[in-house]
Amino acid sequence: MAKQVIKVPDLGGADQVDVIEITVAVGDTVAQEDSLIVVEGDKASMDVPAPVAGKILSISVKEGDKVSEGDVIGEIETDVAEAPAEEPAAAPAKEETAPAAEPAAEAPAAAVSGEPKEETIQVPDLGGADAVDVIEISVQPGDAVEEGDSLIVVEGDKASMDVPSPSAGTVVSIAVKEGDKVSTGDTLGVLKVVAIGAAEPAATAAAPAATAPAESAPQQASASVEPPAVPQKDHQLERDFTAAAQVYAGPAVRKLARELGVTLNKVKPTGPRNRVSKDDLHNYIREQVKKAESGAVGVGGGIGIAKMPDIDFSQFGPVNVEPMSKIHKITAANMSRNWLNVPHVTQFDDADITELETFRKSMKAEAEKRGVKLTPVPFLLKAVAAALRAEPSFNVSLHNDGEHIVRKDYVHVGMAVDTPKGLMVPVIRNVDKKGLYELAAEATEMALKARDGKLKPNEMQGACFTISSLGAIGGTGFTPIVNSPEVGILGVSKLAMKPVWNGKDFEPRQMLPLALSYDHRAVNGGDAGRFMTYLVSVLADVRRLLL
Ligand code: CAO
Repeated sequence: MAKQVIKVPDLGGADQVDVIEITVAVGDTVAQEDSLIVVEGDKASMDVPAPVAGKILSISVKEGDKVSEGDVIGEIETDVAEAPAEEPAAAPAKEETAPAAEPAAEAPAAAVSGEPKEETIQVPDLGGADAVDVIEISVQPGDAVEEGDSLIVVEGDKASMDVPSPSAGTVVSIAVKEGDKVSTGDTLGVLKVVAIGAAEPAATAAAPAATAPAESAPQQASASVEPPAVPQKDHQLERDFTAAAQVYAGPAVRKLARELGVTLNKVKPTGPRNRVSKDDLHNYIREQVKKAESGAVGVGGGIGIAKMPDIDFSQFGPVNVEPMSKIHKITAANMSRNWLNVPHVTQFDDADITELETFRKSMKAEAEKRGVKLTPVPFLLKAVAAALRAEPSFNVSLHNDGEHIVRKDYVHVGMAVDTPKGLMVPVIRNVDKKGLYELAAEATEMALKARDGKLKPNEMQGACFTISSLGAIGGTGFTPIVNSPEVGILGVSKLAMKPVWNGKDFEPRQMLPLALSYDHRAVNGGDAGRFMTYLVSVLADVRRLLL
């Protein structure tokens, strides 16, 4: 094992670049080429790769430091022999030497007169990298650019770089789009060069200027004349806007964002110069997962629905902000989920329970002797169970695969209970097989357990259908929300004496208002109509339960 000093490799001419990310920690084992730190110059960011495989012994730079080629950034313990002295330490693979965004070598050095001239813009030397991705188009046709302004951003395995404009001018066309792959010399577009400067000596570049036609010469001579002005002020404004919209991130972060399918401009940057770091990406993903797992919690935010604005209610009067109970929060999340996912239809009817009430009252004393309270609820439980057997279209759940429907051969009914801590729905099992006294006893026991917070999780699971009775509280009707994966729920309101036409006269009858909400994906209107009609007929004549 030998100790090797790790140095900043050739930065393609850039100097004093910022260390924007440290991607390893002391003790980490790295493979050759693994990113150690990310540096960023004016035009490009690049990963500094491990020169050899080994264990990181020290890191001598920190985020925010400035480094230049040859600076020591740490030490690595390796069993790979050190490179001979004449070779540059930690010489990165060619493509890692982030090309310092030199203007396109192939491009003309400058137009040679005040006359606008169209130039083809080509991809400059990419430091050996080939077929790099175009990850951003920074300009569009018609944009005025200055020499050195970013035209597009490309990204290879180890570095991303801006491709700068070779001259000041106006973008005529851009021949590439995001996602394309480009290599050195490829055509990027056309630039109308409006500014001129002294012509470069022909030897500086293999540029068309060097082979300019002879008649250009006199114009070259007049090149020191002030160039036609690029609209500097507007251009500056444009650049400010571009800067505001631009996302700064190192290649490793961009790669991770692509792997995770994250759009970088949605991530809140916390790094130097508003740079998005890996931590920012991870925090963003954590937030999104949390949101997704909790459902559309709160008062907005699900399926692209605009969030409700935050309101300071104290501006309108005294308020007291209290934490919601756990049950309340779970109920809120479930209600939002069910409301947003289930296409609800609610059907209404009144059940004539005059005879049922006469019978119930006649049985009250006997029930009390048995220690049970005979309210309308056990009758409703029994009638709903009979309706679920008679119209099994309601005793189903939709399979999550969207391809199947689950038909149930058991009848468990949930009963909504109003408790000080919130709404709870204990489940009474095999309701179709139980008698009225048994159901009355069980309903009372479950309601007490719910109010005392003593329900076990399995006592709140497995319902086929739910009854929500507000009869003891009041109201003439309401539209309950289906308790998915069940597909139906019955809302019961307060019994009222109403005049009912019997063919000859209006008769006073005790009418129970019912509202049946159902999931229209699972149940159609005809099934719902039959279910409700059957239910009402059973409640009107409980002898039918014996049939
Ligand atoms: N119309 C008129 N009176 C009714 C009635 C109705 N539909 N239903 C019940 N009553 C009467 C009962 O007969 C009883 O009267 P008596 O004491 O004179 O006999 C009285 O109202 C009180 O009944 P109860 O509340 O003790 O018992 P219950 O069986 O009617 O209800 C339960 C039990 C657990 C369903 C109920 O207590 C409850 O919590 N209801 C609220 C459910 C709820 O919150 N639903 C909304 C969910 S969505 O937000």
